[in-house]
Amino acid sequence: MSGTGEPTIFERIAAGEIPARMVLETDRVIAFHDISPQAPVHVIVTPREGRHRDVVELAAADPELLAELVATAKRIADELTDGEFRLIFNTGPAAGQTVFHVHAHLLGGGLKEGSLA
Ligand code: D5M
Repeated sequence: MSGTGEPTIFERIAAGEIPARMVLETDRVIAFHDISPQAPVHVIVTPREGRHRDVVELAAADPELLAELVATAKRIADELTDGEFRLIFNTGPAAGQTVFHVHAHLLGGGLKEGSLA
């Protein structure tokens, strides 16, 4: 667990404090369009709660929630892409992580030049 500090922007989105273009919500997972899309489909998939900093922490602490997050990404990909997609977990600042609440980038439909991957 990482979190004793201020809520991250994704936790604030989950709490309804900041608007986002929601794609799907379940009891434990939310998904919304990335504010700065790097591909025709670019959706952030993240736990609604829990202060897990990155995917390594989440896998150790709550593997079922990680599995639910992946299953949610697949459901969205089935709707919004041709069924083939990238699922990227930036892990650590040097790897490009800027929001320290675990999240997957679901990317589909072709990547823009100079994008995340
Ligand atoms: O990914 C953080 C991602 O979060 C980055 O692609 C921008 C996106 N982002 C930041 N703020 C918002 C809001 N308010 N709505 C939607 N998307 C947002 P990382 O892997 O941590 O670099």
